Amino acid sequence: MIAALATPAGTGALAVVRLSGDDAVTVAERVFRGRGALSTAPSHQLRRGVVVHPDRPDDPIDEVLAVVMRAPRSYTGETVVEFSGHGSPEAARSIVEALIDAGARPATPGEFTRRAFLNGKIDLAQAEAVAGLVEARGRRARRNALSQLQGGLSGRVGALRRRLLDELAPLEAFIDFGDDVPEAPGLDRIIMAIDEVRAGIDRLLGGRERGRLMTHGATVALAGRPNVGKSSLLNAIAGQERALVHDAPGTTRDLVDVELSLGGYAVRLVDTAGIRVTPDPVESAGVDRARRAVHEADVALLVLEAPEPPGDDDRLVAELIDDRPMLVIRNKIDLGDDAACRDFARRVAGNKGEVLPVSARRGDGLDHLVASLAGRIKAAAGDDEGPTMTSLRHYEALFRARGALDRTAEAIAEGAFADMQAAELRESLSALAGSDGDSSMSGSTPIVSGSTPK
Ligand SMILES: Nc1nc2c(ncn2[C@@H]2O[C@H](COP(=O)(O)OP(=O)(O)OP(=O)(O)O)[C@@H](O)[C@H]2O)c(=O)[nH]1
Ligand SMILES: [Mg+2]
Repeated sequence: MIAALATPAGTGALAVVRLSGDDAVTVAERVFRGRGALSTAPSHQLRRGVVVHPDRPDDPIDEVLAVVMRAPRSYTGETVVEFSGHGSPEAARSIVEALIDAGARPATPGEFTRRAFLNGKIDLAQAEAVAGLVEARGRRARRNALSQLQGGLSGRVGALRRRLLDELAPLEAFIDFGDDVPEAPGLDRIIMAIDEVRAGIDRLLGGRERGRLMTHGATVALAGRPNVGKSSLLNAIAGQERALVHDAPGTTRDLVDVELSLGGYAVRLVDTAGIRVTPDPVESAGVDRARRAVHEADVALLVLEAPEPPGDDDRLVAELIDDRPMLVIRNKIDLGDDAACRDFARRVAGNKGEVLPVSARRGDGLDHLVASLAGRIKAAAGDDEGPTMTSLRHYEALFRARGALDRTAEAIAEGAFADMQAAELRESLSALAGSDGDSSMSGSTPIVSGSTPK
């Protein structure tokens, strides 16, 4: 019997305390005073009443709506009682306390979901999605977790698995009862199925980068020589004076970052030290950090000074970020527009970046910059809206399945024996099963024994 607050901690409009287990109704009765007993309440119907501590029945804690959800028609698959109170943290805590004194124990984080998984209400991919949903950092991450919860990923993997099973069954029958079976199953059909499933897995694997960006957010680094206005840009984009700005070059030493939400992704925007060769050991250490930050960023923003022709330091930075997805920003456009700077910016951006004239001081071009950046991050993530793997376990399982399919295809190409192919297909199936934790379909024998090969 476990009890816990099911809504986020803190003051909200509503606080839901959930109780789950065989004796949920019995324990709930000890703290609930309302019209009619909960034990006779129909499932899924709200009852109005108050919650009291079992030792202080005359001192109501909160007015609540109680609902009994009888097993197995509940989130956890066990009998669940939920009390919706008024959202004060104090009252919610007291309700949980009352339930614990009445015989429940506090639920550990994720325990309701674990029970739902163990009772077969959700599969492992869905259970992980719940964790993802609770922790989702951006709009996209939330939408993805929701679609995974509704079985999007499990559904796709399940379809791939069924496709393989269809091929495996006649193949195994041929191996086991070869003499009684008129002919070997057609190799073309197997090859076709393998190609289809491989393409399906690749689509899911391709979503991996997007999954990483959703879960961890994208990192965007501001890079440029000293004094071009990187810190001013960070402040202007973030809408707060986060980084120190000064007219002396070499102001920023440490990395300074802000968290933003762009295009539905969580984005960490990082200000770095101006990059140049310098005798100052502290500034030089800052420059090293800047280089690393640029190297690790998903997108780099190269900042130039629009009114100035490019110098050696600008060229140094441009070389450094050459291979990164980038945008080129010509800042301080309010002070002038140098033609050599314009040409240089266009050359650096080439055909993979965009050049944006901006004034961090006056705010010109900032909206455009933010929109382009959001577009760049979306592009880096790939813009497919389907369910995405955000867990390493899914990734590894699909990767294993992909490898086994490659080996099957190889074995077929080399004319190897059918049992070798069956073994590889089986391995692939069990890997696919591993990716959502549903092993019920990975054993092939029961399915084979009932099937008649054509
Ligand atoms: N006129 C004008 N001045 C700007 C603009 N952006 C920044 N500045 C000024 O340029 C100077 C340097 O700005 P910072 O933001 O500190 O430059 P930085 O690139 O972070 O410099 P370091 O940290 O030394 O690498 C400051 O005096 C800013 O006020 C702009 O758009 N227009
Ligand atoms: Mg700075």
